[in-house]
This record gives sequence, structure tokens and C-alpha cells, in this order.
Amino acid sequence: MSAAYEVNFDGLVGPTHNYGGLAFGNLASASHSQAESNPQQAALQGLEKMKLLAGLGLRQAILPPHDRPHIETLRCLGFSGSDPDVLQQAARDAPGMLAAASSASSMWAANAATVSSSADTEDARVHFTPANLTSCFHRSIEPPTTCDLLRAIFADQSHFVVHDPLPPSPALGDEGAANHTRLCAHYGDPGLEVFTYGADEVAHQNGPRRYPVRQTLAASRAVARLHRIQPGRAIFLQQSAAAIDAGVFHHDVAAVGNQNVLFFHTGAFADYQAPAILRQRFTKHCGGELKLIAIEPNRLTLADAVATYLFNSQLVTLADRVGPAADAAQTAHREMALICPIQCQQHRGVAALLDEMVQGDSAIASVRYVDLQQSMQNGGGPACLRLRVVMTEAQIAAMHQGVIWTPSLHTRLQAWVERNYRDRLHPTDLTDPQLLNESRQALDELTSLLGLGSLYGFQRAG
Ligand code: SUG
Repeated sequence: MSAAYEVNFDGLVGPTHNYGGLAFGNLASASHSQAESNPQQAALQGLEKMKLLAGLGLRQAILPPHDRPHIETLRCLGFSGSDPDVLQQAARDAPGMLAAASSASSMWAANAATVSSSADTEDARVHFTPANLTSCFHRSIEPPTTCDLLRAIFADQSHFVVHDPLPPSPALGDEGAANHTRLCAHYGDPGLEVFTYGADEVAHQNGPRRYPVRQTLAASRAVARLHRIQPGRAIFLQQSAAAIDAGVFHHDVAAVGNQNVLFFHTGAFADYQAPAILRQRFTKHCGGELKLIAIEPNRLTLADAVATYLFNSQLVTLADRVGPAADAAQTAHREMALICPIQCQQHRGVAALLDEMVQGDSAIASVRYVDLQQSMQNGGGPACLRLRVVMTEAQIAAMHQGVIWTPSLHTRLQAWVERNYRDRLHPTDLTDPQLLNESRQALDELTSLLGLGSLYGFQRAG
């Protein structure tokens, strides 16, 4: 075993963050549709979360936003002329398409890709498959930029493989790490890769009735094959249809795992025995015991789990702040902390449950609350905003260094947001050509701030 660390890559919120009501089955997105947003506050709230985690001794990095409004997408739909013409025509003839092409949804980095740690793969490289995000149009336009980004950050092919996304068919709907959890004894040990899916195919007899399935078993199996996960280390579990119909559009709204701990709602899985099966597989493949923290519906309904995003918290292993860094990675099962949205603190039942958990002998020793109101109103909690990548020290050294969080980068990003982002945005503002110019100006500055060169289409054109 070599020491390894979990690095959280947080999606930086883009300048067009708005409430488009675009994600059917995501209750928060529907209920905030057409509300006024505050992109500046959204981005600063995200940066504060990164700072908190870095302050807890965790490794933190940044994924830049995608360029929006995405004029190339609108041109593909037949809108033409100058960029302002394209915006005008789209606003007039297809406002839904303009909203989709303007969404800042790439901020939810848990949907950027599925990641397998090198300890689990046959070629001992870290594998990434960018999610195809076929279920919603506004998200389906993310994969090309995600590929470019991941290939720029993880360019060293002796350590990393960035696959192409799966073919974009609903039969292969893939939403990335939001439906994938890695369990292990130590980060550097081979683990168990848990893939969750909504149905075998899209139209499944026992599938949800109200809301769509976003992840299929065929997609999860394909990702596991591409990643060359060692035999026995991938497991596929179905989400319960009732959970999806209650608003659990991604599995990470009903469960979160870290190392040897799984914190979940008992209504999350189709098979009530799924956690017990996981426990057996964990003992066989990882050694030791998987600690299950199960919350029953009589303690918390699925509806309240969705409303508070309790399970969309980040479950993190706190590093030893006194000891040397390498030791921090090697010592098993240090204290874990749960990073919860403030909505959990504001809900009496959830706050009481968390207090009990911390005071009792559960594996979770402390809770920190973060204010992510702007993202939460679109259905994105702490765990949605981050993509976990487990890496050794050598792998961390091999990735692009400019996106690694430092106090000085934080200060520069804060100033960059304050300088470039609006503090009010209404969906009707998306037609404003000035917003397009501001966004491009901001992203142009950002790529040089992060040392990423010309990443976006608009930087390469002309
Ligand atoms: O895909 N919301 C996102 C939220 C993604 C949350 N991610 C995880 N659970 N990991 C989605 O539903 C709303 C956009 C809008 O309506 O403007 C949106 O896309």
C-alpha cells in the first residue's frame, strides 16, 4: 500500500448561475424556477466551503466553470448571425434552449465524471469517465468541455486515463460520481467501487413512475469495464424507485460513504439487504468491518432527507493536524466529520439526529455546517459540488498544479469573483449580450489565473 489522499475538486460556480427550472425530478430546481439568483454570492459560498475543508487539513482543488451562454450549442440549433443575434433569436424562438445553453450546472462536479482510484484498477492508473449526462439537455452539453478540462489537469498518461464519455443514449445515461462511492480501509488500499443505478434500462417495469431514471445499469457496467476495475471490486446496486419518486434524482441525495463508513437512508436502495451485502463484500475485499449508519423512515422521511440534503453532506476523514502529512494518510480511521448544508441545522429533527450521532459512538465525530443556499436552491448540496479523486503523492505531483487550492489562490479567486460576477441575475437577463461578454472576460482571466491556457472554444476561435 502506498499512502494516498482524497482530493476534493470543487466546481467553481460560473457567472451565469440562474434558476431555469431545467431539471425534472429535482424538486429544488422546480420550486425555484425563474427566481432571481445571485451568481456572486453562489461563487463566494462555494469558495468558502473549499476554504473550510482546506482549513480542516484536507486536500482541495478547483474545477473551472464552463463557458455560458454556450453560443456554439445555439448555433447547432440553427441560430445564426453575430453572437448577440444568436442570443436574440434564441430568446424569441426557443427560450428553453437559451436557458439550457446558459446554465451554470457544471458547478456540480460530482456529475462531471466517475473516478476510479489506481489501487482498484488493473493498470494501476487513475481512471476518469466524463459523464454523458443525457437525461437533461442543459447537462448533456457539458461532456466535451469536461473532457478538455480533465485532460488538461490529468494530462500525464503514466498516471491518469481520461476516457471518452459513453455514447449519448438514454439507455446509457451516466451521471458520474453522484452514483458511485468508493469504500476502503485506507485510501491507498484497494477498495470496493459501489455503482448505483436507477434501472437496468430506461423503461423498467419496476422503475419510478413520476420522475426519470438518470443512471442505467448498462452505463455503470460500461464505466466499470472501461476502468478495468479488478475482479470482485465493483458492485452494482439499484436505487429504490420510491426514492427517485421522492426527489432522489441522484443516489448521493440518499447516501454518502467514506472509507469504512456508509451513512444512508434505508429507503435509498431497491433491495433492503443491499447494505448487508456491501458489508460482506467489504470484509472480503477490503478487510475489516464496514460501519453502517442507517437512518430509518420513522426517524427521517425521504421527503425530509431531500428537503434538508442530509445525505448530500461530505463525509471526510480529518487529517492529523499535528503529525506529518504522510502519517495522516496512513493511520486508519481517523476521526470523520460530516460537512452538512445549513438546512440540516435549521431542521429540528435533523439537527437532533446529528447531535445524537456526534455525542454517541458513531463513526462521525463532528459536524460542520456550510451555507450553500444559492446552489441548494437548484438541488446542489456540499457533495454535489465536489468530485473526489484519490491520489498518491506522486499522482498529485503529476497533475496540473495551478488548480490546487492555496490560501493565495483563494484570495485571488475571491477578488476575481467580486470583480466579474453580478449580484443579481434573472433568467430574462440571459439574453443580454453584455452578460456573454462579462462571462467570457471572466473565464479568460480565470484560465490565466489557473495556468490552464486556452481551454474554451471562444478562446480558440478566430
Ligand atoms: O442535475 N441541478 C442539478 C443538480 C445536480 C446535483 N448533483 C448531485 N446530486 N450530485 C441537476 O439536477 C438545476 C438547473 C436549473 O434548474 O437551473 C440543475 O441542473
